[in-house]
Amino acid sequence: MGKKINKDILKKSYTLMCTARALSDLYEKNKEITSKYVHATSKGHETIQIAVGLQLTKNDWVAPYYRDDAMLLSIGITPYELMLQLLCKKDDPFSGGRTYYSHPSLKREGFPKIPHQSSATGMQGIPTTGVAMGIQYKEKEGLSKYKKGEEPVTVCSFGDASITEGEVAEAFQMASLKQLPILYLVQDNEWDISAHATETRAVDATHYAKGFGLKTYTIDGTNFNESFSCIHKAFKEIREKRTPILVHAKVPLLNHHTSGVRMEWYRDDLEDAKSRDPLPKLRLLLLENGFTNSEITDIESSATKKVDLDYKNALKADDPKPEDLFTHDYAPSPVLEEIGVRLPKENEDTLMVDSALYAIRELMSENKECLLYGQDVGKRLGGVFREAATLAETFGDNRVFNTPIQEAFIIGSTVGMSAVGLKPIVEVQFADYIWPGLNQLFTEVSRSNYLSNGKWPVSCIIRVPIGAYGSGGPYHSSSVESVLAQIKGIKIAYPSNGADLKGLMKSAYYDPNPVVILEHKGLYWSKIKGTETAKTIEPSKDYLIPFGKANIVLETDTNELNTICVITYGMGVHWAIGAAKNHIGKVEIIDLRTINPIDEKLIFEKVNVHGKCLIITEEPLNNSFAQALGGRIQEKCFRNLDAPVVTIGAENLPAIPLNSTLEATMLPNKEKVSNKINEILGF
Ligand SMILES: Cc1ncc(C[n+]2csc(CCOP(=O)(O)OP(=O)(O)O)c2C)c(N)n1
Ligand SMILES: [Mg+2]
Repeated sequence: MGKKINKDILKKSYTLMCTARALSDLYEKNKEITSKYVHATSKGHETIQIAVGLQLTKNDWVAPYYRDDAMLLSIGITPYELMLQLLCKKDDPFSGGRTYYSHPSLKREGFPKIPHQSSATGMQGIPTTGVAMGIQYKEKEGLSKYKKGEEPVTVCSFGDASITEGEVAEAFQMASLKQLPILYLVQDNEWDISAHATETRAVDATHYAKGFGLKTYTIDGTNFNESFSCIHKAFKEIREKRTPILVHAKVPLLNHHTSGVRMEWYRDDLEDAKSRDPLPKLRLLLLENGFTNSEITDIESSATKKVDLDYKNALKADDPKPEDLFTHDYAPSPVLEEIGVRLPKENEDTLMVDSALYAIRELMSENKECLLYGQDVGKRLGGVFREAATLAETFGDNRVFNTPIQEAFIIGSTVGMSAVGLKPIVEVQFADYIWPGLNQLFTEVSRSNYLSNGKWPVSCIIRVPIGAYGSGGPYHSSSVESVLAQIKGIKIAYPSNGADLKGLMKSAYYDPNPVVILEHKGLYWSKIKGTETAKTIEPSKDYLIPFGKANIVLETDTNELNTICVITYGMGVHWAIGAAKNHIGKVEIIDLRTINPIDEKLIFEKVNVHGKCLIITEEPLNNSFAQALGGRIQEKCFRNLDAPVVTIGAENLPAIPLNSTLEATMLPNKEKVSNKINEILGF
């Protein structure tokens, strides 16, 4: 392969290789100490990692995986910094001691940027492809300008076994479909812990990638010239043509899988692996290029000395303090109070579905960083509920587009899009289909801010039409809020009317955190009897509702002595309004509007006033968010309660049946709610 490699690069590369090797050797020698926390090292994989690391620039983005410590050294991370992470020290630059060795996240001037990635194999594929998609979006919209030849590339690094994960297919599909500027690097050591390639794959990375239409280069990742020039060529091609490439580098794994899974337990190929060791190969290359033996020995011994010294210093570094646990659960939101006009006289009554549409239209008109994608939201249909109608016509196909049926990609790509400075609004077609995307939401989206120690909050809006309505049946009716409420690090809105939906959508946009907006399909058009109040006057353009502020929908008569506070959200609000008509003056209704954060202050205040409380949910009741809230209220308001805190929800069954009689029997309604209120008032 072409380009001649100069002596400086050879010296630098050999220094990096010896440093990486010294780290590996030192960890092994001191395993009683270094294995307190699990770690893996690059031993055997160094050459290809150095070839990538040395050719990345400050404009680039990279997602190294847990075996990429040589790549990290090559972009300029010091052994000391790596060892701060190894030992989970407070000053670990990636996570402040929160995550494992060689799980980087970096936003440092002059360095390639590294968004957070989880430890789940292969799951970095989608967020990192999201970075490339964001870069492409910005280029098309004229939001970024680079000198010719300096256009950013994105590198996503994988182990060979990790690409058998299904979600990697979604990433490859999108990179190829949209021709994104990304290099996938697959380091193929033929091992998936103890399972060999012969047991885990039908085809290797090269053949697999070709099926997606990706261009591939297959190389010996221990051969320095081949690795360096292949990466040089691939980067040049990606910078110029802005197209994806997969580099499949064959390498031997010379170390344990991790500190916890030792090679002598199961490896039968160690002799062969050793014969492919990249270190002696690079050493020989230096000799062939005019380095003397003593120059080479000098490089080796100074690398070892540096690593030993850094280790001594890292051991002395401070551990995090208990109070460090609590920082960066969320990035601070700028929206702290309700502002703007909720019901301006000059505006018209607007269906809930259109309130959301108008909110997005206003956001997109004002912010080029705002884009919308999901299934069927593009020009032809504008969403299966017409919730995105006209947006693609107005803003073009680059800003509003259809995705394949890939919920994981839809959700997980927001990590990358947000990292490059965009504000993606994405849509999951029905709450029933959030499950394939839940892994990305939990594993990548929700933890990015916390595990990067505040460096990479994910700002995105995930719209999810939800709820049962008119025989939607078992796969177009489900409620999912309890599962979502268990995911810390995301915010959840569940508005019951158009004004709230618009105000919360806007507020979610300015929130630096990931927000899921649950939009009840049965409220979109106010077609169901009793849901008329979901249709409201459209709020003003600047109307914002802070998260965690509930709304009092109905107040009690001040002369009434026996009163109850009903706490609910979404469709429950409308059941409560209907039921309250049977108990005039006795019912106060609190619409939570957001499920996380939740307005505990108002809840406890009102329950303490009334001494009686009913919580309504559309979910099957057992183990629900509503029951958990009931427990919290019981604990906090016990002294003021005159009745048990009661919850009402759907029947505890696996699905909402299609038949309308069965559906009605399954769900709460205003009569069932009214009966419960009656029971509670009777205490
Ligand atoms: C989703 C998920 N499943 C299982 C694991 C446990 N695990 C950690 S590493 C690994 C093997 C990965 O092999 P490969 O991608 O080839 O990388 P290598 O370690 O060989 O470099 C497994 C199964 C995980 N981290 N994530
Ligand atoms: Mg492997």
